[in-house]
Amino acid sequence: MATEQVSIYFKIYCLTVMTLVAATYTVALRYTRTVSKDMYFSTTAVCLTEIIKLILSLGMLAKETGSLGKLKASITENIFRSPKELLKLSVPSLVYAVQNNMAFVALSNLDAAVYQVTYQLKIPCTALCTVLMLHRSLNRLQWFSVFMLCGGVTLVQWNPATSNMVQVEQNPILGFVAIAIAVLCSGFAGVYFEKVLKSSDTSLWVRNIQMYLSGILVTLAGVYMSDAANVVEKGFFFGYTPWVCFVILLASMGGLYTSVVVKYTDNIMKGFSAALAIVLSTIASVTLFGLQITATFASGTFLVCISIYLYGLPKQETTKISKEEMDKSSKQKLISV
Ligand code: NCC
Repeated sequence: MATEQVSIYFKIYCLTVMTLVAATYTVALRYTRTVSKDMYFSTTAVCLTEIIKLILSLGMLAKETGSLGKLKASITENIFRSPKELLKLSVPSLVYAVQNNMAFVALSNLDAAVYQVTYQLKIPCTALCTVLMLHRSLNRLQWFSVFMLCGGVTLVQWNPATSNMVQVEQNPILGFVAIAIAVLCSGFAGVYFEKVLKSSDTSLWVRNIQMYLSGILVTLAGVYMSDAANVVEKGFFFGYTPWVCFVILLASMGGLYTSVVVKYTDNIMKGFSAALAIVLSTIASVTLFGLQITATFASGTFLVCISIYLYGLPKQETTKISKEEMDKSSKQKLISV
């Protein structure tokens, strides 16, 4: 399949927005879960996010197709006449639904900084899924750089002195179990979506619509299973403050930017670039807000940079090797002819 080419600046823009949204999202979500009065139902927030992403993706598909007639034709073809494809996309939508709900469980029980640091385990998990599901190979140096990146980002975000003005009861063990599930889900669903997206020419927005349609059903089932009685009694939007709306908006934007990033790069690149963006945004805070750079931050940054270098290094060698192998095999073919 021919991959659509976009400029490097567009890729950097998407990666930066995705990372900044993710950082803000985590902190804002944690904030909304620490105020005990009239707590909103997190399952409804996850469901609403899927609905917003579906509407925005429909808008993007309309822009892509250029006319109402073509939009209708595309929807008929890819949604109503493609039950198999809908079923295929229901797999990541189910896994993402679990992951997105787990983020709420984790951030209701753990500090945002602890969450961010532990969540970095998704980098090696994604690499493992890429190898197993996309049959790409990573050599030893690349594996080493993946773990080094994980350690580097952990150090960069390490901030043991964060304040804990929490008004609700917390269960850290439940929080860590939720992160472990979220890590596995993120790796699997991310790579599964990438595989489906890149194995055909179907538009990203069509793939998103297919995924969000089942996402809405699955997350509605989540509302029913966990909060049905409360929602009936207090209402779907109970406890929605402007902050909760902001979190839902960020979740929708973050999800769509993630899909664009996966389309133009891949899930491992997403991890590496996000790490670099975290480093750069912290350096920017030093310049803009006079933030102090600590020794842990400096060593984390060093590890992130080295790991990016090491990850890219063997790729060139692998390309060289595969070129040599190709030359060899074409020579052999010629001889046999
Ligand atoms: O964990 P992560 O991503 O892999 O989760 C992917 C998020 O993107 C949504 N998604 C994915 C593919 C697609 N086609 N459409 C989508 O809407 C999924 O529903 C899922 O929410 C990351 O790499 O760190 C990242 O982290 C999330 C988020 O911070 C964490 O999951 C923490 O809960 C970011 N999401 C947001 O900022 C809202 C994501 O951008 C990057």
